[in-house]
Amino acid sequence: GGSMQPEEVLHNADLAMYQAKAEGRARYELYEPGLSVATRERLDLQADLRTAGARQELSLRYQPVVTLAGIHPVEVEALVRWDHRRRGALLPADFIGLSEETGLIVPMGQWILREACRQARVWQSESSEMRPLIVSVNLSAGQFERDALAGEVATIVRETGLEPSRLQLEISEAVLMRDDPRMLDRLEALKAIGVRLAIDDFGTGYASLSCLKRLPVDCLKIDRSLVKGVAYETEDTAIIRAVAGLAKSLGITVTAEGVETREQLVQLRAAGCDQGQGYFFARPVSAHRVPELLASLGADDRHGTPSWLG
Ligand code: G
Ligand code: MN
Repeated sequence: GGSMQPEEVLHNADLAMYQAKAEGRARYELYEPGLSVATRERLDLQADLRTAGARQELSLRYQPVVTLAGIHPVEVEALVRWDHRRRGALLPADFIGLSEETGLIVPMGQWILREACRQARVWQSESSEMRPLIVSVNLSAGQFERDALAGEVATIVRETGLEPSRLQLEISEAVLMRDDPRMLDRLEALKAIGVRLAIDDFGTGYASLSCLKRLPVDCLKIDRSLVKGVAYETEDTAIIRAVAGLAKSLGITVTAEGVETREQLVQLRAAGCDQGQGYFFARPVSAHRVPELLASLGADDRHGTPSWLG
């Protein structure tokens, strides 16, 4: 009810537009009062994200990936975290989408990559134990689909002095399944730098097993939604066994994500997965805690199974 000022009408139209965009582009949305709360929050968060870097609210956490045979760490995945002054710790899922809408993903993605490479280089120069460690960095759709990406990755690798084979880039299955004629070129350009490539969140979309043999990837990360069911010999177990079998014949390493229990670990190992990542082994930690964490995971016990595994 009541009459609205022109500014208010325009503002509400804006909110409706943002709502429409949030639901997918090329659609319309009528303004209604209830709309504004969620959309307003979204706009606020987007505005905050622009200054998050300058406020030093972004940081990286690292989560170990271990071999399932001997539980020794081989890799750490860099995970960006945003410590928002009011909302507390936000995870990538809470804000990567926002950053893609505004294009902020480009500078933020470069910062994440550079910081992870710099840190990996520091670890490697600090101890010989850390030398073989691989650091794995996630690329979002918006980053992967930019033509400039490979050039930027090459620059960052060169400037930080990290050996390219120590860097792995994770691209989600959903992005790799898009109908993009340049997909293979993009992957080949990254491979040419000498970095490793991983398919992230494998098993969530419709990636066919046959696509595995035409993609130049080194690693396949099985999504935690598949890993969840694996403790009780389900269809998921059969899928994982098939995936691991094929990957092995193609020389692709298989990492199971979201391992939370010993039962899952045992089943995943039996199903032929090479590596695991998840709360059962370790949560993501800040950089200064990584060396100690890796040592406790048995970095120096390369052959035996740690006693705590029983
Ligand atoms: O999409 P990607 O696999 O890169 O996402 C990694 C996310 O998964 C991080 O936010 C990380 O904290 C979370 N994560 C890591 N290990 C586990 C786990 O064992 N269980 C669950 N539920 N989440 C996990
Ligand atoms: Mn990942």
